[in-house]
Amino acid sequence: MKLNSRAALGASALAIIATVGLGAGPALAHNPDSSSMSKKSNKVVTLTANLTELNGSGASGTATATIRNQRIKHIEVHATGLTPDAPHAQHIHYGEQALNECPTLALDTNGDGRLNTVEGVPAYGPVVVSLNTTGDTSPASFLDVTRFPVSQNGVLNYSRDNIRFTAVAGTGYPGEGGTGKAKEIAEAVRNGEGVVVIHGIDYDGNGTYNFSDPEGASELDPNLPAEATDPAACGVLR
Ligand SMILES: [Cu+2]
Repeated sequence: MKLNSRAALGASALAIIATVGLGAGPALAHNPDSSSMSKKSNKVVTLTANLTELNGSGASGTATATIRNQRIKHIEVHATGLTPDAPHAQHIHYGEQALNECPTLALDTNGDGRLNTVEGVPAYGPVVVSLNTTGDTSPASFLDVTRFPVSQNGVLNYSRDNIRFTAVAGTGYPGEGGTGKAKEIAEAVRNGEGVVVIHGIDYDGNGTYNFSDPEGASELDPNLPAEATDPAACGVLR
């Protein structure tokens, strides 16, 4: 008898759980809005940037990116008119507080007639992705010039697959160090706020980036000439 009543209690408890479960089941199944929304955010977005010259470089080109969620499935950058046979650092820039556009000489705050990389930040924001050829693609690699593409005769053809967005400090979000989450940054770039910038401009055309030219050292790294880091072309991924 005791065993039987325990069994009966167990069965009714299971029945209650089953009822609750069934109640929740149809509610989820009948929520087509949430399922179609998640499909929408999963779709692949294709963006294109028309790259135009900065600092009178004469460079131009295009960048195209296909992005799904927090992953760049594929990105290509094609440009001509760059400093020949020299490495060109290139990035996706984005800042929550930035204008999300390419800078003009109006941002030449020190009035030296060149727009250096830092002066352009109010327009394009900090680096969020390093468009390099191998290895880490986070902002940590933003000036590892040995891993960026070299223009052949001034022509740069670059492509890479499967780049993941990462959390980036200093992107202007409220919270610790202005850190943007990978998801927030990816969403902003998918929404047309990412800016592709190609760096490297041999102002005097002497064939190398060097310190002895009037521009001197980079504001970003005293071990690099400014010619290696000044922006040469820019375009918004829309
Ligand atoms: Cu950059």
